[in-house]
Amino acid sequence: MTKRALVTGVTGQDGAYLSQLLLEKGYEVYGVVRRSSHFGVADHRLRWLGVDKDVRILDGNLSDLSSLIRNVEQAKPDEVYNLAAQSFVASSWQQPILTGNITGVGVTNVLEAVRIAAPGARFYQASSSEMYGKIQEAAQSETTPFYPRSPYAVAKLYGHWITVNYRESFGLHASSGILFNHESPLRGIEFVTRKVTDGVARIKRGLQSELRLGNIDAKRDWGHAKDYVRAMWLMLQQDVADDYVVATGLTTTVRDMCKIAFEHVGLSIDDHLVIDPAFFRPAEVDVLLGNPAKAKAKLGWEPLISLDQMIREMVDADLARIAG
Ligand code: G4F
Repeated sequence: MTKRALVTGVTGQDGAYLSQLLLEKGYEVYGVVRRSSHFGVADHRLRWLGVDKDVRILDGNLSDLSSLIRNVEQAKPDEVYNLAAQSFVASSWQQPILTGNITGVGVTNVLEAVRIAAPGARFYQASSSEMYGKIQEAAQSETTPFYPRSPYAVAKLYGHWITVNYRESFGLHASSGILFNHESPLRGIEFVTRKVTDGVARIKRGLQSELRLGNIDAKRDWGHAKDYVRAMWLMLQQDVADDYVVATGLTTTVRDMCKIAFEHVGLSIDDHLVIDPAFFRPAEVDVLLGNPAKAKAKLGWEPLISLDQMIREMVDADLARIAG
């Protein structure tokens, strides 16, 4: 029997890589897409991976329960992956209510749609390492207490706990992946890795001379999205639903990540990097470092792509985009 998956946030970085993985595994993939006036740009990531023709697009919105029920009824999914969110931390101070409605309460809407229309389906929630915020343990695991530092992180925490609650209240097969930062050439330009790789490519090609960043002392545990969507899928193949940290177990400053990008094209960070207060946040998450021991032991998951490899891949993709 062909398995069927429903993916919210299908046009995002993770949605595109997950769709590719599921299609390779023989799934029928249904993707929920929110109507937007920017017609035609929504599926550029699916196109980049060559899977845009294979994903069946459904019109839905995380703030509209009736649309989600219809999406679930139509897709009849065995697995539901909730990847949709307002996911840019900096914007969450500008749009805190929208962030709460979509990134937080939106999760309940998807869970309700599953509970009403496909209670036997397995559910994945995209939880986030941002929930650890002001960290309470040097290496964060599934048992580390949370301390969110942005409206985004507060909303993600709601989504995380409502997933746990639906598992415990209704017996849904609902799992949360607490994913640390994960990037790729398909990352949005507003996130720091892609802003850096795009900026470096433009500087290399003479299109700009400086790269303006905020807090370059912040440290993140960065992995590759392609590795991380594999962990999502593995979670839903387990007999028992559970929560898992997905991380590399290594942490690097924004500054050192930048150096990798500049050095890859033979440039020096000191000649081009400008610190701009406009990119500092009202409250910062200074350092994140994940402990993926449980995912490794129980899922047999391992990250395969290093930060160095990933940043070089991203710079090369941005150089090619500019040339194209
Ligand atoms: O790339 P970022 O914007 O990612 P952030 O805030 O860590 O969040 C990302 O990862 C989370 C997982 O932990 C996801 F849940 C979330 O949806 C998102 O994918 O910023 C990384 C760090 C921050 O400390 C930020 O202050 O880079 C610092 N930074 C310094 N200059 C900058 C900049 N970030 C951005 N976006 N732009 C800058 O100019």
